[in-house]
Amino acid sequence: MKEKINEILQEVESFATDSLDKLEEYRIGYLSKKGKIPALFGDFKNVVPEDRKEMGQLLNELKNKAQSKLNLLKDEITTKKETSVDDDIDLTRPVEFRDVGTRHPLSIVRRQILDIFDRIGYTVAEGPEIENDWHNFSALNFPEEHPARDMQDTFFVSDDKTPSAEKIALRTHTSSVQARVMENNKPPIRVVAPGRVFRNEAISARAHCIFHQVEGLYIDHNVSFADLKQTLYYFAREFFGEDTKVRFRPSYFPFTEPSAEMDISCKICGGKGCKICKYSGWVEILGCGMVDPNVLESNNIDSKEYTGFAFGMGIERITMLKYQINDLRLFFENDIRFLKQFEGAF
Ligand code: 2NM
Repeated sequence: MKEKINEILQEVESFATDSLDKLEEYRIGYLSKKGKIPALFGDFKNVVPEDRKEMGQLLNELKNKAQSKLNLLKDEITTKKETSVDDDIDLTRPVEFRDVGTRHPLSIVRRQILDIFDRIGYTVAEGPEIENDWHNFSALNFPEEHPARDMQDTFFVSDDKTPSAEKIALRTHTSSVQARVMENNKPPIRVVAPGRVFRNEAISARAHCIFHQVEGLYIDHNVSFADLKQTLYYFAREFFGEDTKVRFRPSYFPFTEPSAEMDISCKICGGKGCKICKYSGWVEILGCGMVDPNVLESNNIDSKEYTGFAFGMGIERITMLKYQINDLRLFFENDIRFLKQFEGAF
C-alpha cells in the first residue's frame, strides 16, 4: 500500500501541462470517483489495524496534494490565456492618436492679440483674479454708487461679517491690473493685460459669468485720441484682415473721457448687411477712450504732464466673430468635436 501511495505521489508531483484538456485527463485519472486515489481509499479496508493511522495520513496527504496541483495548474493555464498576446496583432504598427484635444480657441486668439501688440512695443501685465475694491473700482474712477459695485453685477468674496476692513471681490475687468501697473511704474507705460474676469450674470448663448478680456493702456507725453484711433485701426487690420474698415462711436466708461466704441466692417457679409451685423454692416469689437485725469491722479501720475488711452475687448466676442461661433457656451464645454476644428491653429 505504502509503495502504491509513493508511486502515485511521484506521478502527481511530476505532472505538468499547459493544456486544459490534459488537465481534465489528470483529474479523471487521479481524483474522479473512478480515479487512482479514490481506488486507494477503497483498498484502505484491507490495511491491518496497526498500519491504519500511518496509511490514513499518507492517503489524505496524497489526496490534498493532487487536488492543490489541479487547482494550481488550472489557475496558471487560465490567467496565461487572458494575458497572452494574440499572434495576429502587429506590434510594429504606429500608435493612433485619437480624441486628443487641441489648443483652445480662446488661447489661440489671446496669443494672436498679444502678438499684434507685442510688435508695437506693448508688454504683458498680469494680476490677481481676487481683487480689492480700490484696484477694481475706486482707482478707476467708479463712483461709490456705480451699479457695477452692486451685488447683482459683482461676485463679492467678503461680506459684512468678514473681519477685514477691505471689500474683496472677483475682478470684473482686467483694468484692475492696469491700476496696479500705473501704481508701480512711471510713464511711458505700454501694457496689455489679458485674463479671466467675473460678472454675476445668468449663463446664456451670449453671456457667461466667467469670460476673458484683453485690455490695453498707453501713457506718455502727448498721447492723443489720434494715437488711439491709429493703434486700434492697426490692430483691427492685423487681426481681421487688411480690408477691414473701422468706425468709432461715442460711448461712456467711468475710467475714460472721452470714450468710444469701435466697430469693424462685418466680415460675414462684407458690409452689405446680414444676421451677424443685424443688417447694419458693422459689428462692435471693443471699448476705448482717453484715460480720465482722475484715474491718472488716483495712481500718482501727473495728469498735467501725461495723457493716455486705454481699451478693452472680450476675447470670447472677437473669437466668435473671427471663427463664426454662435454660442458662447461652446468655449466652456471642451467638446472634442468643437476643439478639433482648431487643429493646427497656433
Ligand atoms: C474698456 C473700455 C475703455 C480701460 C481703462 C483702463 C484704465 F485702467 F486705464 F483705466 N484700462 N482699460 C478701458 C477703457 C477698458 O473696456 C471695454
